[in-house]
Amino acid sequence: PEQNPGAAAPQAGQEDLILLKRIGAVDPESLDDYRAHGGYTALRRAFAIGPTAVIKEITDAGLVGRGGAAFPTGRKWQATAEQPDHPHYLVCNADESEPGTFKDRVLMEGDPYALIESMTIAGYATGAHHGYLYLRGEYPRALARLQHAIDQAHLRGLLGDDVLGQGYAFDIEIRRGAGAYICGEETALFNSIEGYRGEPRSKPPFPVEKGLFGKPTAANNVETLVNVLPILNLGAEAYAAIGTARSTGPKLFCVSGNVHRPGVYELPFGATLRDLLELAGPPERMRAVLLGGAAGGFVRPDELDIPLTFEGTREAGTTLGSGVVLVLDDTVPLPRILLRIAEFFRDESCGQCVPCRVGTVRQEEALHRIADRTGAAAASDIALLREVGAAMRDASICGLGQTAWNAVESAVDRLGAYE
Ligand code: L3W
Ligand code: SF4
Repeated sequence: PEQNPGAAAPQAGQEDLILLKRIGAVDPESLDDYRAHGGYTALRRAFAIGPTAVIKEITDAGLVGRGGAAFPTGRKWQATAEQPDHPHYLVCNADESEPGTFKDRVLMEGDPYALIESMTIAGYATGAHHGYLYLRGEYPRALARLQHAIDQAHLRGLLGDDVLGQGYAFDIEIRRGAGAYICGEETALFNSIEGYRGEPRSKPPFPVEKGLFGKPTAANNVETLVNVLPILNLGAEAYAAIGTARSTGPKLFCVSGNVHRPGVYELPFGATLRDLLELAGPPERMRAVLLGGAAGGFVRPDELDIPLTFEGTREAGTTLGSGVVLVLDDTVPLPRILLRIAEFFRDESCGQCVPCRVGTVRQEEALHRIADRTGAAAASDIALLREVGAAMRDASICGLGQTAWNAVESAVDRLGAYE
């Protein structure tokens, strides 16, 4: 049977949580229950203050993208809203495919109306009348619940030609991915919706100027969008008081691997990795924690006090990425894990540009040689990995190639993986 990772999270539904508070507490198939749990108050406030003030609230709240790159959401919305070219589009990136990431699934399955409400607010603020929800193909339960929520919202005047009787028209169309990781890259995602191969486009121009169908587009991750609700409900100032000065608000973390209670956890930015692992039940003998997923980096057991913020993880030589916290104990064969990551990138490279197409193959070959020697690396293998990694980082078109060597580099330099 299909497992719901959120079901394992001991916190879901707790009143003091912000993003997870309705998970497990609300009936995901009932619009009335969503309303009874505070639903649609944020959209009403958005209509009351108008699009310009909504964007100001998002900017003042300090909201930044939760897909991994932490770009300021208010700036993205402002830049989209002010484009003279029309129509504008809103795209929700729900292609959640980063290995170890499952937070958006929990939000969409457990609280689908929250995403529909957030997308409506984002569309209103950016001047879009049509939203696309690009959903990971392997999420059938999320698909069923979101489609049901969209249909109900239409029936009740919360989507359609005249949302809440305010004269604003907005609808949402779901498009399903077909299993390609690269289609989570925003411009490959646009190509996929348009019916082309899922290959990233060169940026600039950025989507805010030329995005879906060549039109101004605001593309946001699911978790980014649902943060809009507490910002409007609490007000920007109260929201910005959560977390740290540079990473504001609550954050979802996807904890997996050798922990006693894997699942999705919500903590304010600035909590430490140790705080998080205490909730999840750390292993007896920890070897390392991979932060940020396949494109991220390792943290050692003596570094668990690093603050979980975008700036704190960067200073520690890794990244928060989309919130992956993969815990490894000392029984895990690190060279096999690294080889698995390399296989993943080789498999998922779209093949459009040479550094990534060839580099991911050469990287995997070198890691195979090392794994075949039960983990001992020749100096020439490491030198080759460094050279290939630098070429991928410097010359690849998109983030996949640019980060395909991050985890291996981190394992070599910080964990002494092959010594
Ligand atoms: C207007 C400018 N917009 C940048 C926009 C850009 C995009 C966003 C971030 O993601 C992350 C990486 C991994 N005017 C702009 C502008 N933008 N400059 O800001 O852009 P960018 O290019 O920095 O990053 P990105 O390619 O969108 C890279 C993470 O993605 N990753 C995988 C993530 C997977 C998930 C998941 O499965 N849910 O999130 C892999 O690398 O952490 O930081 O919107 O248009 N001047
Ligand atoms: Fe495709 Fe890789 Fe180039 Fe990205 S870096 S465009 S995934 S070949």
